[in-house]
Amino acid sequence: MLSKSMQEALNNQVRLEASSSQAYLAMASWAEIQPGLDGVAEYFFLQSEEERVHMLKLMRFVNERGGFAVVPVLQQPNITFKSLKSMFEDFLNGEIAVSNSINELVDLALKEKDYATHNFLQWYVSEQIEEEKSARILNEKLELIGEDKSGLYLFDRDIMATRQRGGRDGHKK
Ligand code: OFO
Repeated sequence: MLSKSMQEALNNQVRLEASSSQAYLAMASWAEIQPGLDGVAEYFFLQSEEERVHMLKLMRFVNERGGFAVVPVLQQPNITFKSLKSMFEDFLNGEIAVSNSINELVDLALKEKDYATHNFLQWYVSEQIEEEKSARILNEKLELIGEDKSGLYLFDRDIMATRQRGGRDGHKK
């Protein structure tokens, strides 16, 4: 059975995963209407779906353990970006914030001696290592490319391959 504080903290994570899903959906939509960013758009559509899966996994766990998973109210995410680079910076910052939040949850699970939740959260710990790594690599690539148009062409063409390498949860394609 989940404690009240653990249930609240997990529901907070549900909200964060849902917000990430919406944020990436907005990135996908913005990228889709820019010339030549089809690969980036595809990347964020899939990323958005994946965050929804993360949210669902948490909700099912909360309910399974005798809690009540709350469908969250969400704020509208950023829907426009001043550049591709700034969008990817938002992506990395979002992932760092999620990792920090997962770490706090792990901390709470240990404090409460809730080993079932601690065990469940290890999947998210590993997932965040992968996601932060991918976001960092993509930011580094964009930094190298700068304004070079052929570099940006290749970045867009190859971005899906970074998902294939990073896939560990069966959702990355
Ligand atoms: Fe939910 O995986 Fe990153 O944010």
